[in-house]
Amino acid sequence: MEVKYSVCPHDCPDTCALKVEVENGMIVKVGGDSSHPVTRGIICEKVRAYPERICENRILYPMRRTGKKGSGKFERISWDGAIDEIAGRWRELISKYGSESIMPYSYGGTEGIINKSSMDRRLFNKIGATALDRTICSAAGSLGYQLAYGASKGVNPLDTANSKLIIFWGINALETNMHHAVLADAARKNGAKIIAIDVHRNKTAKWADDFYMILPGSDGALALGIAYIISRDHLADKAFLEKYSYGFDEFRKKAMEYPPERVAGLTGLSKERIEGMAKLYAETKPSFLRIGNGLQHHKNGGVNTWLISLLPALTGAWLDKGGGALKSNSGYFPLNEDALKRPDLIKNPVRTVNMVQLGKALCELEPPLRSLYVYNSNPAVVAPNQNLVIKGLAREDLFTVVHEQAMTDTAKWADIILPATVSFEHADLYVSYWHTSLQWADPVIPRAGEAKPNIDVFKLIARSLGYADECFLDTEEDIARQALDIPYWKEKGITLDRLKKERFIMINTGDCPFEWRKLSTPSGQIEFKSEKAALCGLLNIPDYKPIKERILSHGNVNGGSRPETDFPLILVTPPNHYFLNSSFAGVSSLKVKAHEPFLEINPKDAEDREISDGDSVKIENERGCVSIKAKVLDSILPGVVVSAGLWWKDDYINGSGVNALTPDDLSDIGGGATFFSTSVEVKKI
Ligand SMILES: Nc1nc2c(c(=O)[nH]1)N[C@H]1C(S)=C(S)[C@@H](COP(=O)(O)OP(=O)(O)OC[C@H]3O[C@@H](n4cnc5c(=O)[nH]c(N)nc54)[C@H](O)[C@@H]3O)O[C@H]1N2
Ligand SMILES: Nc1nc2c(c(=O)[nH]1)N[C@H]1C(S)=C(S)[C@@H](COP(=O)(O)OP(=O)(O)OC[C@H]3O[C@@H](n4cnc5c(=O)[nH]c(N)nc54)[C@H](O)[C@@H]3O)O[C@H]1N2
Ligand code: SF4
Ligand SMILES: [Mo]
Repeated sequence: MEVKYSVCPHDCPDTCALKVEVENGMIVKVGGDSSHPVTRGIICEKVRAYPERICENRILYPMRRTGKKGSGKFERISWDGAIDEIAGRWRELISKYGSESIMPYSYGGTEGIINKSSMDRRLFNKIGATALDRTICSAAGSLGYQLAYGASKGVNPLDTANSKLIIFWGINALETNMHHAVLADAARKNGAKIIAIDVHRNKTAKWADDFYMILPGSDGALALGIAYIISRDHLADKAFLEKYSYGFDEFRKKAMEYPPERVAGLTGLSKERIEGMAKLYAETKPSFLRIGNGLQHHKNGGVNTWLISLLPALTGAWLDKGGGALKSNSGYFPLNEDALKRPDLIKNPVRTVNMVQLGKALCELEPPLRSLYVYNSNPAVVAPNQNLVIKGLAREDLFTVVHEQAMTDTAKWADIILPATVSFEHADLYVSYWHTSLQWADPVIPRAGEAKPNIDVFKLIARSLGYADECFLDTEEDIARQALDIPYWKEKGITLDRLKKERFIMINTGDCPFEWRKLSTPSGQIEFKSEKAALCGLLNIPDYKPIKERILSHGNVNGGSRPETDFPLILVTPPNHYFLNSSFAGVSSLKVKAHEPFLEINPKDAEDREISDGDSVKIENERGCVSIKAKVLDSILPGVVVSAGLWWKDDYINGSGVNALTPDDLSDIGGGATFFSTSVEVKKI
């Protein structure tokens, strides 16, 4: 048995350093690297199931479709045959319809920089393919935070140790960012208090010391309400505001429109609870605000994130060690993007498709897309408006290539399937969007079957298309060196050679994430008022805008009667503890643990619909219908229903996943996804 080291490639903030036990070229155990200061030897149960994931459902050879589209019938072909066919079809499409008839589709299958966004971008830039705007995860919230601070930088999570108040806002950290929960638990032993703000009582809410259950999309109102109380009671840090912020006086006027009585009606919280939270937040130091992705998967997700992000500026929390906010720390990892992606290879301007609207792009775009190349993503499950996505994938005239590790719902719609390596079978460079270590991983086992890493496939296609640019010959190490070839890394003395020796290097983030007065906002200060926001389509002073005029079917906090709408409930479909988006949802042992998909419904809403615990129900709206078991629970407010995703389609009673219901509308800013602003009705079957 050999012990080797690797890095978790999944789209998860924790980016764990892994210890892998290998016997006869097979992984027998995956655990955490105890020498990594954040991983500390602990990993989630998903990744502990990797020995199973590597084998189960695995695609081992290139294949060509033999049956009807979507029939799942394929025959084995050679790599040469597959590459020739792809290049041949693309050459034909380019000459007949132009290069924009081809489009890539990818997201977070691997977070390794090399296999996520390097050779792929070079190839599609060189082709002149339709570009993809990769917005599905965090576009609205990232932009919202950046309106305030200019960059995606926040508190170093290790500083949680010093915090006395830790607020998990719209993040289910216990399940989606488990090492932050570990760090918070340690702080709690030192007297810190943990608060969760969410739309349902999830695991994080149960573990927290206090839980605020609010209505979906109402976070902006709550933030304004907190700002109102802090201003009214003179609890703001005036010196900090004067020195480091821009536009506060105008913002303050806006906040004064949100007294607790009004905010209670908007959020579903009582006046007293809002008062209590505001005072606790203003008076406890250091206070750490962990801002999640859940709250920004709404129509108003951008402005709500902007509003929440401003709270630590109000109290001056940024000046305390362990105080401030963290939305994403990707700003600590600038890379030489031009070298990685080679935008200079684009000869003529190309059109861009927002990945959230894949269904529309496949079914409605003019001139039409004629070939789709999918890698690092499973759009048949993860993209909203699923039925439209499937309609597009079912087009007989669409030439679809899917490069995958597993036989996913998307792979079934392919014309050509290519086998992909898992991260343990290839090398890559890893950054994190939460902690601050740069990592490198070499392969630890041989490749399964004929699997190839993404970059090798893009190089083969480039060669077959006759592209002679030298960048199509680069190896993983070449690309990693290019990525780090900027002054930022040189000044820190961080090179690939050093990284390969040390495996991970923690970046020193100093005492504070910002160089005050030199923020990359237009004013150089923290922006309570933003001219850039106005350019994005918002008002220049952030204000709350509800996702729906009335959410409550029974008006429990507002009074009033049921609204006149066919789809009165809001459906929230957060990720699953046992899966990573749709990855791992094909792993048998994890599926057994996750049991089955179900819908959480409040007793009042259930009673109105004569639904009892355990009944089969259908969730419906204008886009689709999902049949599922109901659990009647008081873990949500009336008017809200929750179903954790992202099971593969066949695991639902009617073969239709939760994204059959979600809208492909875009968020207020950033073109982000609005998965959780879904209006539905629920009926007993
Ligand atoms: N186990 C596991 N871990 C994961 C993932 C996974 O699939 N499984 N996915 C990874 C990825 S890609 C991401 S982006 C992150 C996502 O992880 P998080 O940042 O935790 O985001 P979500 O889990 O989408 O949503 C978090 C919580 O927000 C709540 N929520 C929904 N709407 C609102 C609202 O309007 N206001 C508030 N306050 N809360 C709301 C949801 O109920 C949910 O409990 O997790 C990563 N980690
Ligand atoms: N309803 C609802 N929908 C959601 C969400 C939600 O909370 N609710 N969350 C959204 C969010 S935040 C995100 S980030 C997206 C995530 O959406 P995706 O990025 O599509 O994530 P996964 O479902 O993990 O699918 C990744 C796929 O890439 C494959 N893969 C992994 N590594 C490699 C590789 O090296 N090469 C190749 N070729 N393939 C590889 C995996 O096998 C897997 O099938 O889903 C979104 N969809
Ligand atoms: S999925 Fe997240 S918690 Fe699990 S091993 Fe990977 S990085 Fe760590
Ligand atoms: Mo995500």
